Amino acid sequence: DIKGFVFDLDGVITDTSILHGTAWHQLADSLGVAWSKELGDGLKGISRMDSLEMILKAGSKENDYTQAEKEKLAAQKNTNYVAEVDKMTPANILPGMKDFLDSLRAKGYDLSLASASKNAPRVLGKLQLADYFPKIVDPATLTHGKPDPEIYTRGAELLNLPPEQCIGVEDAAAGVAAINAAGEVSLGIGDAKELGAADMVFSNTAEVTLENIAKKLG
Ligand code: B16
Ligand code: MG
Repeated sequence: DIKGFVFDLDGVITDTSILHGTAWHQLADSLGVAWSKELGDGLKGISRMDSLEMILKAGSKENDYTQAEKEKLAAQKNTNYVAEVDKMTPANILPGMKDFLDSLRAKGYDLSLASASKNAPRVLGKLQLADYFPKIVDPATLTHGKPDPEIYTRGAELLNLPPEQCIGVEDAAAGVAAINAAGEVSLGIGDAKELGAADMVFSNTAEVTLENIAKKLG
């Protein structure tokens, strides 16, 4: 029996990926690295420093900066990103997600957050969803990012539930892989081809309801 849900944030509860993309694009321009949609898409679910490495590699510049300089560049991107996050409101919650969270709460499911973003508490605050997620995995304490299962394993631990009693909710292929490797039931939101490894896939957030999940679980 499912007793808990472990949520990704970006692409599931809200769409910060557009804001992340804009901030990274700005940084790439300032470094003379050519931007592409594929480069931007590849950063979804990837940690801040790993994202920077991917951008530098795309421009063959990974050896041009010291670690301290890289940290400065990442901090610069984050300053620009946070300025955009601070403009967010509950209107930025993805379609149907507030109702879904309310239905989970009403039925007594326990929730935790497994986002790679160090800004997740700030984003939840802007969306006025902080109350729903008192249990947030701190990504600063993780050794490995998605697709490693660590973040989803910790998400289930925060709920004091065995993994098989948890549904992990993701929009990224790396996240679905992490959920599966953690032994949880994986719910993917997005392109069924891209998320083919998920136990169930919904094409958008509005379709994610307890009723539809029950149908897919059979
Ligand atoms: P920050 P998720 C991820 O969030 C984003 O998808 C990814 O693009 C971002 O680089 C990462 O968080 C780290 O974010 O710079 O705010 O710590 O999808 O895991 O909720
Ligand atoms: Mg995501």
